Amino acid sequence: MSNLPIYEVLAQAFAGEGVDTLFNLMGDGNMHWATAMSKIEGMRVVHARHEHCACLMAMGYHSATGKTGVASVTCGPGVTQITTALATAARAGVPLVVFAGESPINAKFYNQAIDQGPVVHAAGAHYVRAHSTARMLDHVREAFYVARYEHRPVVLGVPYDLQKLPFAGAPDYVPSSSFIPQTGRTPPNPEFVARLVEKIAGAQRPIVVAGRGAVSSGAHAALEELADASGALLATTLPARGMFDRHPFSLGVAGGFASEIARELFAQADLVIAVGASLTYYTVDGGAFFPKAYVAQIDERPRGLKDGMRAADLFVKADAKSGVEAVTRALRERGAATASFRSASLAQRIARTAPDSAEFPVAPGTLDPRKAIAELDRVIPKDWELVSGSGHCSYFQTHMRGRKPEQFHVIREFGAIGNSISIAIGVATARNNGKVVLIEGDGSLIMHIQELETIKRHGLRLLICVLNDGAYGAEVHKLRQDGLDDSGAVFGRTDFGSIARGFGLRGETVADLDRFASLMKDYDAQGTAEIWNIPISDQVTSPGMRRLKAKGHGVM
Ligand SMILES: Cc1ncc(C[n+]2csc(CCOP(=O)(O)OP(=O)(O)O)c2C)c(N)n1
Ligand SMILES: [Mg+2]
Repeated sequence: MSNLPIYEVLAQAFAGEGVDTLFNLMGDGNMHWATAMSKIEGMRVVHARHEHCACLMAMGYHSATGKTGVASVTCGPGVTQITTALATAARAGVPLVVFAGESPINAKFYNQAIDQGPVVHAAGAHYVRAHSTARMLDHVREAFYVARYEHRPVVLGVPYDLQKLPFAGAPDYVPSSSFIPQTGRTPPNPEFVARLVEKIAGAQRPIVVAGRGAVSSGAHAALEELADASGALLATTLPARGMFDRHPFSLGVAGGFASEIARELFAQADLVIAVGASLTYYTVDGGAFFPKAYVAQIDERPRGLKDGMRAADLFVKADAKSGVEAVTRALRERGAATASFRSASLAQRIARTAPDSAEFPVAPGTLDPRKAIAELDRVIPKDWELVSGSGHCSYFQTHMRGRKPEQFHVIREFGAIGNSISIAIGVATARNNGKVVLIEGDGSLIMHIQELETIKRHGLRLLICVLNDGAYGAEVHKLRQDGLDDSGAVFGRTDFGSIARGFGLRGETVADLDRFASLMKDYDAQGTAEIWNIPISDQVTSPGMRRLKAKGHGVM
């Protein structure tokens, strides 16, 4: 027995789960618990201005640290506000625990009462209905266990009248980590390794594609060794972007955002070895990206059917690193001539060719986004964290080079705009060193611009570069291609520099490529977050958008 109120015991259980940072927005349903959290030694509480943003901050924090993200909202409207965040986390497989109040179960009337479970389930998240006062700690453990083990968002709903009762259970908390099965790396089945080795031995144009699973398994060096042993080229999925940037035969990202040369070479591939990559619709560009290739997948959890398509022809079920090392070993034992794909001239072409060579008229006073990104890539140090926004312009920053995938933060599986300022706040909270840049579209940034206040109040330091085409560019380009009036998606170029200054931050409009280097020095020299408002042309269209026209919109 303990005489502590349940909200205190719940806060201690969260600390027992190793939580060190909470992203919060208070109301009746969570204010006692959140206040108890803030009193725990070493706990950092970031108070956001919108519940959706608190959740996205926690997801950014996860992206930067690997820890389970933790956010808190009040009951009723606090929960309905976060449905987009939950769906985003569910689609992206982000472990997230949201402490939510529930309306008081003993009240005869409560205006914010709503059946929260179905709302949460509809978004694809797990709901823990914490209604047993004696089993409160089990409820917390279940929430963290499911989030961690199943990589899912979980909402813990605790009626707030129950939170104030004395805790009647045993106070010792056993964290979820001690229940998560530790099984070590999964080794591959040698028979399937041998099948893959035969395919590699017979391939002339193999390409290795690494995904997020390859990053988390630490397979980078093993993958380059396999590619070098077999003569394969290298590429990544979008989330693993940057893994092979220092390799002369790296093609950057595969799929819809690929460079011209990557697209050309993938079209010739006769074997694609996907490692720790689920081969999403985007990575295979709807099935059009490597039409001639035999596809092998090395993965802990191979997918037969993915996004409506056959994922691969051969499956090696294994941890990425163990699987790749076994394949390289078996390939060397077998002995085979390396493929003929690589050459010195190809390496030169890869190094010299711009991602996209199409020409567009660029109006005076605006920049070609490709040139702006190239200059940002030059002036932003390689050890910074890069947070990618959404919208049409997100294609451009994909081609920045030399930053590890662990420093690249993109959570866009649900396709929602408006998230990246919060993801960047989560990353900046984790890093706490000012070395974070968010590159974002104007429409997406303004959707949750109120979080500049959170940045100011918490003294967070990060750089926000707005690729400002004065529009919902994604919509504008599609409407124009279909010959429709685009005026409903055109807003004019918001003055984000003034907005930043209005929030007490620094802000500049930068329409001249030569200014970036000196602005970078200024940023380094001072201690405040800053927005660079970059007017870009609304004519420069990404290759993916141009291909849509050929295909017809909405035709997947
Ligand atoms: C929550 C949400 N609302 C609407 C959309 C539709 N949408 C997709 S991209 C986009 C425009 C984003 O504008 P901006 O951030 O300026 O990027 P741009 O496309 O102009 O580069 C919109 C409205 C969406 N994806 N998510
Ligand atoms: Mg825009």
